[in-house]
Amino acid sequence: MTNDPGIKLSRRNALSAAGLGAVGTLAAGSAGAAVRQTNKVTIHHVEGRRSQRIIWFCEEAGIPYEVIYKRGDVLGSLNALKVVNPDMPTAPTVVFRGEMLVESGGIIEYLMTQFRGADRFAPRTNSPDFAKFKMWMHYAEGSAMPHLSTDLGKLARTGGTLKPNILGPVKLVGSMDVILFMEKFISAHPYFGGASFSAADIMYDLVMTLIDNLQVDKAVYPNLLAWHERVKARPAYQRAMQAGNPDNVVLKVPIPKEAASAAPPVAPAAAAGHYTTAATTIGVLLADPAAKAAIDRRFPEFTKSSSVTSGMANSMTLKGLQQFKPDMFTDASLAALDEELAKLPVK
Ligand SMILES: N[C@@H](CCC(=O)N[C@@H](CS)C(=O)NCC(=O)O)C(=O)O
Repeated sequence: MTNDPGIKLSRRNALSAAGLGAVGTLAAGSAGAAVRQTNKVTIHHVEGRRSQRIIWFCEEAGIPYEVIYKRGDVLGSLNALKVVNPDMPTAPTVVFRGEMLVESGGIIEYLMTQFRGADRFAPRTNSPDFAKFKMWMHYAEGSAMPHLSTDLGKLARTGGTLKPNILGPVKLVGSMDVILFMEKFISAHPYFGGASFSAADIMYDLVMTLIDNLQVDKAVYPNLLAWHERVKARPAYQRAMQAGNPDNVVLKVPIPKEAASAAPPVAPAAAAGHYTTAATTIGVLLADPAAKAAIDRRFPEFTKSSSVTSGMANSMTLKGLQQFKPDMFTDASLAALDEELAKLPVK
């Protein structure tokens, strides 16, 4: 798999200025070894963005690189990309052996094949972890980032909080599914590549930044948070931050508070003494097998949805969910369920 370009991979770092008046870092070959210019990876970078992945990977693998960005000037770094790569000015833009490359996951997978030993950041192809590694390597940009950034963009416009996903006739995956999917996997495996740290983990640092921006209750993803702290403690991560983000610039997308008038109306528990769809929380209803059976009869998909199985919807009411899923929770279907619930003794 490895096409060794003939460099030694033990490393030392030297700070140097590189182009655009930027901060540059060169991870060189072993002391005294001359690294051919063609084997240096040039990373056009923006602080706190996806290009940090390439810096981190180069640090892990001991790949020589230089990083070019305008420290303290995110907009300036983005504008500089337009000059370097007018066709596709995205971070990362990498220049390696005369090729201009974009797409962080693809760049990392490519570099893994070009430097001796760098393929140790993927499980062996005959390992049971290889499939997991591949899936998570590509899930980051193929699914996680599109869902998270779409929802984050929406919330930045409308305000409010991330809504639980509710299965409907056509299941649409959303950010909460992404978070729960990641959390479930990482609660059963130490890393996104399975048993060992791999390049797949590198893909998720920025994903965690987006999740953090969504302001979901952190109790929903404790294992992800623990994994993140673990990988951030790696010396190569620390060196990469020093090289590409010494001021700890974090992507922040402000979400305005939801207008009070937009809050879902919660009916008073007028009918005390029996369950109602407007006043009894979903958690209480599901804890009573008879009430759960009544819900399952009316809304067979609902209790299978990730927001219910994860407990996310427990503190809400069915009536409160109506605004997010009006087709499922119509006035008529909720009224019919209320009739059934009214006959049940409260447990
Ligand atoms: N899927 C690409 C996404 C690249 C990307 O969109 N990068 C962002 C920075 S995190 C960017 O350059 N945005 C500027 C723009 O889209 O105009 C990758 O993983 O490299």
